Amino acid sequence: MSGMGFRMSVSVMIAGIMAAGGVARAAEEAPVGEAQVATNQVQSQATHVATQTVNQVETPAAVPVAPSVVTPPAAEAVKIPEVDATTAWTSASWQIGTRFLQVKLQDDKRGTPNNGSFFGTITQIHEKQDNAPDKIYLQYRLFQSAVWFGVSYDHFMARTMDDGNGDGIADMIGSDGDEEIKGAIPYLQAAWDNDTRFTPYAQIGYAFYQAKFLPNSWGANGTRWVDAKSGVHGVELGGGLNIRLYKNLSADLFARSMKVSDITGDWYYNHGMHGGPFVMTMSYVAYGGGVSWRF
Ligand SMILES: [Ca+2]
Repeated sequence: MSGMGFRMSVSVMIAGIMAAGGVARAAEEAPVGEAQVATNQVQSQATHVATQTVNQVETPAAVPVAPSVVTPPAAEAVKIPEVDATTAWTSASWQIGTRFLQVKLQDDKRGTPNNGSFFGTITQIHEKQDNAPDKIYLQYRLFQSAVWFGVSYDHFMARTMDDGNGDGIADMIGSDGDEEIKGAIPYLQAAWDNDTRFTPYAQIGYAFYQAKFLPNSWGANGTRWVDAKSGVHGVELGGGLNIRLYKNLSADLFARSMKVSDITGDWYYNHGMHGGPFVMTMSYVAYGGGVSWRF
């Protein structure tokens, strides 16, 4: 080995010295006695580096077996990215995504004016679609299994309507405003990763909503108001399909049924006269889509 090293060309020796540059500089700056030691170190390291270099250069040519030794790692290097693309998806611990949802109210008609209505003359409520792709969610894989725990954001509004012109069709003439619910839905999800790019999933959740009646100019005329629950819950049954697009990015199709507890209270008019009961039934079904990413 060392004999082979000392036969090296000057240029390879210089490369070795450059590799040991820190030691070489120390030799230049050191007193004569130490310089000899440093120089020996440089030569020793240069010899070591040069020997490695010569071995790397010469071995394939000198030993016929070498090419077959070199080939397997190259083949593995090509295969690994393909394997990783799938296992990265199936073994990821986190998934974040966002969706838009189209919503359909389940109970949008109630009673007759001032008789079993939502309140007062309000006998219908209609979905107010926001079409905002802001229904964000974040979920975490439990125990490296197919079960995930997540939390999603939800927001939904319904406009109140009556039949102000008496033509039998609900309109906005006597509308008092909109009922809004927004909040977080913790959920458990089972997702079936498989060899395809499609991952179906199902989930069950329990929603914590902040409920609020947002009066319009008529409802907020200063003489009337609504006093109703501000906290309600919902039970979610949902499901969907992740369609992996590129690496860990997937498109997401989703549908949900949300059973919301009734929002109850009272409404007042003429600076505090009790108008009657107030109730909003915000249960809905929704479908939509979005994108998600696992990491
Ligand atoms: Ca009408």
